[in-house]
Amino acid sequence: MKEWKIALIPGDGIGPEVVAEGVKVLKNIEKIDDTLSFQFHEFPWGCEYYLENGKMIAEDGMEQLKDYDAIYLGAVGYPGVPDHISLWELLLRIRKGFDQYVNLRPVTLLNRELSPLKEKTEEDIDFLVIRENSEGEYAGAGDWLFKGKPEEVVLQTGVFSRKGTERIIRYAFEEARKQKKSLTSISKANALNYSMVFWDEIFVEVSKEYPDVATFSYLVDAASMFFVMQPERFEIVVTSNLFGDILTDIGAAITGGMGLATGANINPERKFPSMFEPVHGSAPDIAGKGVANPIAAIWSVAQMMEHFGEDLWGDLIVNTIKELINEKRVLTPDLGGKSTSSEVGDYFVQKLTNATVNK
Ligand code: GGG
Repeated sequence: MKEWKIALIPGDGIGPEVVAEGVKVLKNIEKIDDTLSFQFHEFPWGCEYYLENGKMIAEDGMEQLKDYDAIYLGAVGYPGVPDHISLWELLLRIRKGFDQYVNLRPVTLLNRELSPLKEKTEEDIDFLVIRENSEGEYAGAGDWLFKGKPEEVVLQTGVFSRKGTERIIRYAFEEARKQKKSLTSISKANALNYSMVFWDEIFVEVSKEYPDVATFSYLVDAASMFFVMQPERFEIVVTSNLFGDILTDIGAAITGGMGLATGANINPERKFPSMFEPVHGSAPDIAGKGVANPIAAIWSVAQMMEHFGEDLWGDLIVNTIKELINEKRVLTPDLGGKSTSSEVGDYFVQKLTNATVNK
């Protein structure tokens, strides 16, 4: 029996509502599969914790988290706490502190009716964005000079180290080779004349070790257009931290919205826990109403299972999501349904159980 220790950080807004449904799925898997068991510990960190304690996470929070096998996070951010505080002191702190330098964000259309791109099919939109997750534009390097004065200047410096750039590009090549797919690098070397020229050079350099992988290189502006006009161009994409964040919101838009977009923050060396989260934020406008779409959070469970080497469970979860969407019976309002988050979670668990019984 394999026992996995999972740290739960439901966080803010709709975070707790969607994480509850993901946990329901994990508890169901444990019931069905007697080779697996999950131990959960919930941490109260987030904006409410900040308002009470002046910090987003306990002083020794990283120490408390470091021995878990995975972190399952809901959402971060709430009115009353500046967004840069909540993001930097919780989500980015964990990504950076645990060297989760790979952010895996699938852009997969499960049912063509979900896409605003009426001509595009499930075959046309099926790719993986590998986002650099530890440095780049999110390095946090900069300064704020002469604050409040007429000569005020702010500096936000992108940091692209050889180690950081090479390792993410190499990871992407390995993934492309494993999946026998092409790899597209997205950058902006015409304007960002240091960082992105460097990025492009490293992409070419590393590509020499992977002659079996077909490569493409686009500027981020052109790539944004192709995400919408010709998403079929993409199979595996590698890009920087900020570009990856923005492009995957376009990815979510063309596949049915933020309620379906998942992301895994991976420390490939497994020296530290990896973290699994829906891409969406805390959505304060619908928080507490019980109508948040839990599917992205459930998809994060599939990514977690794959990380644990349980690929069959990962596939089964994604296939069950697909069936649930195709049926159109039990869906939250963002997908045109009338069901609550909890009803979607319960129905999902019922379908997952039936799928395993029928195997
Ligand atoms: N689900 C986690 C969350 O709340 N994400 C919101 C966000 O702003 N994320 C920024 C990022 O992924 O870099």
